[in-house]
Amino acid sequence: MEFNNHDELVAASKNAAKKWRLVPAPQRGEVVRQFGNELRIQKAALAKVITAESKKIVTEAEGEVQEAIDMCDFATGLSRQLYGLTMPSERPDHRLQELWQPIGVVGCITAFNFPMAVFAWNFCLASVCGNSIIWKPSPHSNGCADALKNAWDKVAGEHKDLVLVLKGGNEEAVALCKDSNIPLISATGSTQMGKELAPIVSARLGRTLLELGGNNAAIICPTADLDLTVKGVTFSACGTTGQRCTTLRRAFVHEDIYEEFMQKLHAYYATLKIGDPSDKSSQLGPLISKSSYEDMQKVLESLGDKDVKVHGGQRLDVGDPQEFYVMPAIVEVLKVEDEMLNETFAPILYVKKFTELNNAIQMQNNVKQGLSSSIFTNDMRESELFLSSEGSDCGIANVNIGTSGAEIGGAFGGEKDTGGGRESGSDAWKTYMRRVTATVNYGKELPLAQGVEFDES
Ligand code: UN1
Repeated sequence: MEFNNHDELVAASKNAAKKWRLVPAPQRGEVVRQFGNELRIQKAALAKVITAESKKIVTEAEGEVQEAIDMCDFATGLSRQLYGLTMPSERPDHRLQELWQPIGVVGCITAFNFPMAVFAWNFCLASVCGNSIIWKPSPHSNGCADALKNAWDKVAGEHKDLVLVLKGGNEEAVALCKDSNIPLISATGSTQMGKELAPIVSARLGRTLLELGGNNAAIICPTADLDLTVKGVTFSACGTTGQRCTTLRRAFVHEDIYEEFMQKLHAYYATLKIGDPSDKSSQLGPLISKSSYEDMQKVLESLGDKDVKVHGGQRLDVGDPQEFYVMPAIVEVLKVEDEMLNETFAPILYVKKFTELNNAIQMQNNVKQGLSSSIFTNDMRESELFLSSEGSDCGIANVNIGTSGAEIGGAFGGEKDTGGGRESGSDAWKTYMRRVTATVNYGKELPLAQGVEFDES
């Protein structure tokens, strides 16, 4: 259905939510299960749309559709587990209980790099919770949004309007944020975008779920299995051509193993297959746009005057000359350079030596962002320190795994400039619901809490 304007679209979404919330949650879960089955059938075709638009390699595009399928399965189970606690009341013959109710329309703004999975994180939870969604995809990924909308329409019966796609850019996003008919705005993108949108939503006391920039680091310790580490580091630094919010951007390597690690890392980088993302043997496709390429080059140029060693980073002539293929860059630094403090959405990995683990943890945390982090070690004391309150300050902390490639079962998101939101697994569903604290008096008296007396006598 086409809508003439923002208000009509929002009204349709609101109506859809009103009808849908009357459907018992397990039945909502059943429709989401069918959506997942449709995605299973269309997996290869959907992955092709991702590759064409987002330029992701085949296995990552298929993995992304799988992530959406996994979310459907997760949400189907969740539809029978939207549990509320029951607390003991301090008053006789009273029940004190938490109920979870749908919040209504969810506004969902997604980025080009995960054009289907992040929608699925939001939609699968929002829908089993009884809400509708208005989805504003990245202008780079309108085809991905159309493809998922079609898949939904196939299984949705009378609930097609539960998913409405709003195409556009900033203006459309701002209109969603301003609209008090939309109690929750879930937005994925840069920190700058989040800082622009969040005040608009909070000015009307709306709720936000933000998944913004990362500046993720790995700490590589003397006992690390270096072959495993080099693979984990390379996948995290180069996968999706460095364009994940979870991409590894900084590595702190212990001085005892620095030379050996660097040698292995360079050798591994030299084997990377960079080329047409639809060719199954490619490991890296091109950057999303010319401007991302320019941003990457600007940073590498600004490093030119500094006491650093830059390897790679140049444009490669390996496919369509319109596209911006690059050799991922490794930048060896002697001190923390300013460039390392910002997220450049391209494959640049800064590497720095460290001597003391505490100092490496400090450098890791000493950035504005707080999304993902890793330690590579076989020393349990080191890994436990990293996971303790004195360790990583990120929302995601991994041991002997890179910073990217999280599973859907855990809550996904990060702290500080990353925005604080949690999506996907665990109890992230609660953000999509309204919590009602219900106290029921089934007795014949009216005792007041805290022993307050209000009788005249
Ligand atoms: C993102 O880049 O916005 O953990 C999300 C990962 C993916 C999700 C990344 N599952 O790398």
